[in-house]
Amino acid sequence: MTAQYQVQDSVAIISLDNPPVNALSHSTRVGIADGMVRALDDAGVRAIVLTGTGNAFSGGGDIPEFGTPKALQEPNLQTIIDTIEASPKPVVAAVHSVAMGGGLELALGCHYRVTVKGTRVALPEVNLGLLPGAGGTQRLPRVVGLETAVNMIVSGKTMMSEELAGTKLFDCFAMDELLWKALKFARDAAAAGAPHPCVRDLNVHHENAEAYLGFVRNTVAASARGYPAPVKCVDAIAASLKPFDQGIKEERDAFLYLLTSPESRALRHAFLAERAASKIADVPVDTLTRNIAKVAVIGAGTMGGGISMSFLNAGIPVTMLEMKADALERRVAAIRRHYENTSKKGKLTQEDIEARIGMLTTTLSYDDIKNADLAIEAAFEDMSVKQAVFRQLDKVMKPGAILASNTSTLDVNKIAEFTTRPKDVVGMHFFSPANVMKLLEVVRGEETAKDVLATVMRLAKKIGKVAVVSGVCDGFIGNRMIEQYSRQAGFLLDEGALPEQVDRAIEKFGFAMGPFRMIDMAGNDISREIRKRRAVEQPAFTYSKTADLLCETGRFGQKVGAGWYDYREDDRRAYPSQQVNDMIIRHTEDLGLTRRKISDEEIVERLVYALVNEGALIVEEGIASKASDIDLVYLSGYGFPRWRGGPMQYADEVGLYNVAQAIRRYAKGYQGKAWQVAPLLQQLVDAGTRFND
Ligand code: 3H9
Repeated sequence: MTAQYQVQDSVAIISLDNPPVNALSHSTRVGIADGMVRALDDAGVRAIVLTGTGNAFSGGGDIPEFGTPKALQEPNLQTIIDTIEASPKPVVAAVHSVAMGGGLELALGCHYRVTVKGTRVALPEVNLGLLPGAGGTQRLPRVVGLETAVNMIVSGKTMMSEELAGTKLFDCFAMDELLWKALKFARDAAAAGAPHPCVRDLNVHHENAEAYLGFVRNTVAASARGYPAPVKCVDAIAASLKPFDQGIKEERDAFLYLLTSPESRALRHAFLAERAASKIADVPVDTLTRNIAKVAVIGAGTMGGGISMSFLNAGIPVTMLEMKADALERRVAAIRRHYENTSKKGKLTQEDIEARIGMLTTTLSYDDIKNADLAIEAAFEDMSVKQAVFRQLDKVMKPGAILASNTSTLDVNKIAEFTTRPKDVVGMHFFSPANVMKLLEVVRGEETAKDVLATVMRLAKKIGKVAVVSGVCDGFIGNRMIEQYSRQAGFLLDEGALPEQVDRAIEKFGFAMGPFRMIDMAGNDISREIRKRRAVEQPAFTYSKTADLLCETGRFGQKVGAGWYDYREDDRRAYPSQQVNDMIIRHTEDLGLTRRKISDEEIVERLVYALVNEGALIVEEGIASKASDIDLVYLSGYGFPRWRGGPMQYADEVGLYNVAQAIRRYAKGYQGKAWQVAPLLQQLVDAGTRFND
């Protein structure tokens, strides 16, 4: 049982005790139910206080348990709340730190709620593809009003307890010792005698509920593409206007429906994948980390600027080093402009801007960065440039400083060899724009020290990044996989598709952007460089030549107004290009092929399964330590739809047998030798298991 029971001066205290956040797992629920029975049976107990040990009242239902039968096993949360509401002895929730999801629902089921300022309050189930399933959609509108409840439940956003101070959610704010105050409150309530108030007995008031909810429903339905939960949340809240028992039944039905939906499975997977990524098998959780108080960034290009801003935004001072003063001046001006634009949108004050810019210094001399705790090289992608930078860093940096490279393509082990301290060298692959993109691939070299890895993972969280560890290989996790995806996209052009069809199909699947629009944004000249290098290193590597033909005509992408699409100066939309489409059709003829009609289903399968298959190789080679890391890379860096959980989770949903069969089928077609079923994928099919088991 993960709840404690004690009696103090005729008040029973039931404390949830399930670290780290007192999630309402089966054993915790049993503990609460057991505590209630003891308290009700004990004639010496006059009142009950419910609270949480450690740093949370409760973070809600136990997310990992949701995929198991235990989630629905009695006593379920609703049963516990029924017992509390029926209790003749007053039950007071002493709510502190975090009261989320089922935790807040539990508090709402108590007769009274005492809290302190600074408590984080939310019904965030929607972020997990769920809705509050233990009365939250029925009770919250009764205490905070319909509109506030809609805002909280549909967005899942967190509010501070003091923001809700004027509502019926909290009966009392403790100024000092919460438990002491709750005990006193409980004794007073017992002295006042039954009946004790239940939120379920209140009514929801709104002047124009029907019209308001109709408007909200339409707005939510229009924006919740791929996500069934937000609309279900609105419907369940609308049911709070009906008699309580009917509303609660409608909520329960919708909750059970969502619990078994693939979207909720995917979103729960994404939540857990994010937490799992920071756990590295051979790096103990208690590894001592290095203190990173000052950062140096080598290179004042777009990437160097974005990386610098990531640290400045988190309050960490940065020194930016370049070879030319005017490059530094330009970058500082660009950073200031960026902050001023953000300020115009009301997201930053002038004071914030000055504080951030004030933490940025620039220099032309390595001598000025020698005391930094971390140096991140963001120089030109060329090994000889890296060599020069790392030799310098090795010479000047203080002992114990971490030396990181932002390389996206080069061998981090080789870079480490340019120094006499390869243990301090690590890859930090930011994605562009680095101050916006969440993903950070942390590249672990053969020699990288464990405490360096642990430090960088902790630091990543501090600057708001989603960090995933990757081993050293060409392209690391993300770009290595995207190459296979882009390759299939190119072959589809040779066979009969056009860029807009490919993009439309994969965007309909849920990707933020199709491959051709994406390449146009990144620059076709950049991918040409990668292909050139590939041609030298792996002459047998095949790809559609259409991309090279495109480059021959100077269509390098959005930056020159022409790529796979045409672009106009006055907007950012991509317009299909007749010239490009003619070129693609001519190329098919040159290949001696007959163009065929390709279904959207084939496009999606070939692109997504190319990711899955390469992902399987990456896990097998140990480049990623778990499949969920790959999902995280794709969710946070490549616009893979979150409600599908990432490529590996999606493959698990489709069934690995089906994925392998499809790859085999496509491998018999045009350029089929580009892929064959990855051994790990086949092993999992044979064993009847899944990537994310
Ligand atoms: C629900 O309640 C359904 C009900 O309506 C109906 C029921 C019938 N379960 O984020 P952190 C773990 S649905 C299990 O790094 P922070 C997390 O995995 C639930 N574990 O810390 C991590 O573990 P580890 C609705 C949970 O301080 C550790 O706690 N509730 C849960 O940045 C620390 O997490 C939510 O959606 C959980 N519910 O933030 C709340 N929550 O150390 C989701 C956390 O092994 N949780 N863990 O890696 C959060 O938003 C944040 O975790 C929280 C703390 C704000 C609580």
